Amino acid sequence: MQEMFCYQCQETAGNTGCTKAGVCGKKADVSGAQDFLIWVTKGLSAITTRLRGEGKPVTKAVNHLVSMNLFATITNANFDQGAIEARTRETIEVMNGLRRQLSNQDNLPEAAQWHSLNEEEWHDRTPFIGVLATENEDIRSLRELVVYGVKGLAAYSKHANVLLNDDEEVDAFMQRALAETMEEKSVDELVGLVLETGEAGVKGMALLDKANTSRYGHPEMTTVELGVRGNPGILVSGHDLRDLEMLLQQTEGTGVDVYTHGEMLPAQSYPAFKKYSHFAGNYGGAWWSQKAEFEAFGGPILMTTNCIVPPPESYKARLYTTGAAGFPGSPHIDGGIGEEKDFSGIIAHAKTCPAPKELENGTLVAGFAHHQVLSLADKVVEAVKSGAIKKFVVMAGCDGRQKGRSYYTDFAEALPKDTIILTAGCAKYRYNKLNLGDIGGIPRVLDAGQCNDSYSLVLIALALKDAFGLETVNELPLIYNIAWYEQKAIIVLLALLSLGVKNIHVGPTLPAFLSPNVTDVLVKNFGIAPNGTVEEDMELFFA
Ligand code: SF4
Ligand code: SF3
Repeated sequence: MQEMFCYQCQETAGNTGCTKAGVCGKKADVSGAQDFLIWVTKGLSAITTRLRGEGKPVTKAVNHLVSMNLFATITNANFDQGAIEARTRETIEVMNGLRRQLSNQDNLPEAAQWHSLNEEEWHDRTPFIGVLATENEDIRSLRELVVYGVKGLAAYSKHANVLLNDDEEVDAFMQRALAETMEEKSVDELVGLVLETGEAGVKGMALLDKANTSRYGHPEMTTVELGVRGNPGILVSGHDLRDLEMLLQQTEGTGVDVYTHGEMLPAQSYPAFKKYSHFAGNYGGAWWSQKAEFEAFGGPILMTTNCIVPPPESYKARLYTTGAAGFPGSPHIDGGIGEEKDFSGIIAHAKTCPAPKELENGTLVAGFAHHQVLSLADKVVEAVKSGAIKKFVVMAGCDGRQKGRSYYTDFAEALPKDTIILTAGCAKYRYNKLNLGDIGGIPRVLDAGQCNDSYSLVLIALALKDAFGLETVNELPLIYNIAWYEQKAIIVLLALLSLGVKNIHVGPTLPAFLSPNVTDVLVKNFGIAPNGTVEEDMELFFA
């Protein structure tokens, strides 16, 4: 028997599946613990779905537990087996309590009947409940597509939850979808569930957009410093804006600067964060380059979410995690939803460290979320009408370490000068420092923010469709060339499909979890295609 099986991300071994250890660094034991956590979370979800069916309420605490469990199993979020197993224990305890509230306990799936808190029994059962437990490869493919989409959605939902925004409909959907992946369903029924997942994805991203902008203001065009100052600093990475807010408040007046890294760069454009004078620039690039960058930073790093690259001993003790993130041997800062986290330890640590070593200098321009772009709408529409802008290219998504991703840099450079790139997510680091210029004052790279801010790109596309009096967004001069890596990109992709967007190009490889037949369905119904070489794609899009 193989030791593990995971194929949820783009870098899966041989583009088929990680079976001994993850390319990401996830060990077989942790992979098994995550599989078991997902299994009992599905069981809990079957119970909550039935409770709702019986007209009984499910608490926010239970909804949050489900989301956090899913989030903790996203690629590069949590490598700490103890933390994963603590979640499993809590989930089984909650499940045991809720099961008793059911009027009807007949025919619950095995996962929902699981009650044992004995870890040996978990380990004995684990080899039989993972991805490969579904034998039919098309059913497995669709079930996993739903689960990965729901994982991405759970992450976005959790970011809204920490800002005290909840959408019971989204939570109820996530739990029903998880429960339905354990039921006997036809391919057609599962394709329907995939599209429903995309619809819920749109709702989840809208919820987060509302949560972020109502608390922190609308992102605005901002020049971000890439160099460093002379004070000690803390580097914040990941996606959680609430963690950043608390850290900025607690570091104010301490002489410690706060820098952003990776997916935290978009925070630089929010009015509520820009007001802090010790909120220094952005340091480094996308997640995969963190080993060299975290080494050079010299001070403590706060990982609020994925993507963690397993840290070497040299900086493991100054890599702090919080929320769903975790790494064994690295300090973890606790704090639940609605609680004030105590960052005094990491701040004291920063004071003992030297100022960061400069990696680069100069600036970049960010902050083109929907509100900012729509305030420029007249200018944009005029530029399209005059022919100054010929096409928009959506290049949102994730970055990754595979060499082939240099395609995205080359593609951005090869684009005709009358095109505008719309981006969101860490995929942008492949081209956001290239100085591609502007068209009549409109930068050629419009960065809407984090991967979840792909929602902004949807709003921008819808506004352009209306401005040009078109029936659908597919009639716009808009190309989709999306880069994916982990499960958040999956929910973004499913959200776009549910909105009727066609002909999305996905790279650098199609997901390994898409079986040939499922790929066929996506090609026939949605025109999904893998990207080609830069030359082929220039020919395809611009000939
Ligand atoms: Fe492999 Fe990706 Fe799974 Fe890590 S998350 S074990 S790299 S498929
Ligand atoms: Fe990047 Fe991990 Fe996905 Fe939020 S930080 S886009 S890969």
